[in-house]
Amino acid sequence: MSAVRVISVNSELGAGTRGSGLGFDAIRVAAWTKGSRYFKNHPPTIIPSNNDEVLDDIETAYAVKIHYIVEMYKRIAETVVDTLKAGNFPILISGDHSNAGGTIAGLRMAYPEEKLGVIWIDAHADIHSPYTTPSGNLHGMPLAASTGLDNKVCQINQPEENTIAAWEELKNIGGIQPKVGFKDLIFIAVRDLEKAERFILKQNKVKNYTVQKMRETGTSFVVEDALKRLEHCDRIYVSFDVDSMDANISRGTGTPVKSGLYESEAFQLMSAFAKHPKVCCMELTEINPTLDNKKNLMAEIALEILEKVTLEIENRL
Ligand SMILES: [Mn+2]
Repeated sequence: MSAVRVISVNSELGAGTRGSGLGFDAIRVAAWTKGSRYFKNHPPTIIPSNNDEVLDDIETAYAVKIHYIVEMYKRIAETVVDTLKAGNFPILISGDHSNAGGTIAGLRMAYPEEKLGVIWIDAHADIHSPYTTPSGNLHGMPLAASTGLDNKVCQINQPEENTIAAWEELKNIGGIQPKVGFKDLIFIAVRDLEKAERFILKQNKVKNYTVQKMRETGTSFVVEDALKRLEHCDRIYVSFDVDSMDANISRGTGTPVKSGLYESEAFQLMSAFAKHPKVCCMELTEINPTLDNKKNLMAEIALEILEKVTLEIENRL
């Protein structure tokens, strides 16, 4: 590894609310305001999005815009592969969290023989499939796509044939399926789960460190314990959805949930993970400045996380 490469993916087609496609630019504005030279020193790679297709009328009610999101997954995966092959450390700033499925695809395509661990810091488990989703939004599905999960036991929807075909394609990007096993997956701060998701987590004994439990044990215990549970993995990807943080901090995200992480806890977790030699990719996502009730605060916090993790990563490269 030689350098951090920042990758901007402003696709927001997986979200139900508009505006997370502006997350990356909001972080850039935060950097200019603060006088930070971060983006001067880390000129971003920009992956083109299909956001103009937001008004397209292909009917896939249980996987909204999935045809365009399949394209996004391929673009993201390809860029992640190129970045890793060039010996760089990808940090993705993505619009909505569906994009993370493309990141995971790229990581598996780059290292097909290796086991990938995933640390998912989020208010939500994002493990719905078109068969179980209450909203139809793909940002609730990246981990189902990555674990190759339909969860038909909990089926509430009858997806159309074209939806199912696109969903199969999404799960199989890179020809590797599943990309992540349940033993390779760790959740932190998940607290807003639907029945179908609860079922999957329980059935597969997936670890979730609740915010409350973490405050009893401390963040460093959570970091050590999580990394220990992923000891069998060759590499680790950390995905940070800003809605993992408490809704009082800022409303600048599509689906805010109360009782989340404090900023300081988010900084501690992300910095500590960034230090670990197996961590090979990070993502920050769901920053939506159009919803922020505290000017540009969510993006300012995201910038601070970005700066902190970059420093830790560059210290060990
Ligand atoms: Mn998420």
